[in-house]
Amino acid sequence: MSWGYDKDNGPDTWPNLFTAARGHKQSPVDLNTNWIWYDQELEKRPLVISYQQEPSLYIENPGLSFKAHITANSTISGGPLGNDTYRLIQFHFHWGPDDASGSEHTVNERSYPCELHLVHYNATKYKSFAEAVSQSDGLAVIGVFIKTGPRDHEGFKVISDNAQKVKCRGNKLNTGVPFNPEVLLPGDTTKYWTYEGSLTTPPCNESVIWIVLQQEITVSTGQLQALRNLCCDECGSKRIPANYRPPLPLGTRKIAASFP
Ligand code: 1SD
Ligand code: ZN
Repeated sequence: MSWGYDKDNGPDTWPNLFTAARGHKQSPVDLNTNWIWYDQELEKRPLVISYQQEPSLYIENPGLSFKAHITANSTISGGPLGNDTYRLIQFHFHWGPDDASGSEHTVNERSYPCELHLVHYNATKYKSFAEAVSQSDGLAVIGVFIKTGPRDHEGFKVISDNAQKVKCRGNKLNTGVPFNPEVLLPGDTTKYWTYEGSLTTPPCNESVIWIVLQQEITVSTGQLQALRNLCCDECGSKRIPANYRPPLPLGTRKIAASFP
């Protein structure tokens, strides 16, 4: 049986199969604002997000999520990333069956209905994502919380309008629509929490500098429903289950904030 989110193959079982998942720098975590440390250095060295337009957004239903592949030279640097530049390779989402849960990170134990992950690899030090994924400074993931509201989110439309075209596991689509991933970011990207963690899915490598933005974005309930309608099988009858890993212990790690 392969890993998943059901009772017999879900997050509780991953440590039995993947050594890294037994580690002490696992993700996600609860962002407890009472314990977070304000790091003034982060304010002095701003996080620079330079995303470029994809000529045609390429999307995929890999079975347990919704993923978009990135081809343009979109990068991030600064903030907690030292002197290295990290290149965006893909983004994907985690969600729940209703608005009560869905995000992987939580804030003071509160969940959001959905969380966007923009996955970057260290392009200064490594040739590819594959090479970077097992290095402690290999990856940087930006997490964006998503809540629901009455209005459609303009930038999310390409995703929600095309999701049903990749309804079944294995479906892939070149949308033909130009898309700049920056439209999925909140207005203020200067406020974030950062800590050292892992991939939140097997093999759970501890190779991720997490940057979780404090400001969320809002999509309509219908738009989030487009993700919830995706199927995890080829015939299109079984919905993707809640695909979030619950928070793991922070241990001796520290979470830093870029704002007081
Ligand atoms: O869940 C994703 C997984 O789908 C894959 O994209 C991986 C990178 O290879 O990253 C994890 S996550 O940690 O960004 N959730
Ligand atoms: Zn993710």
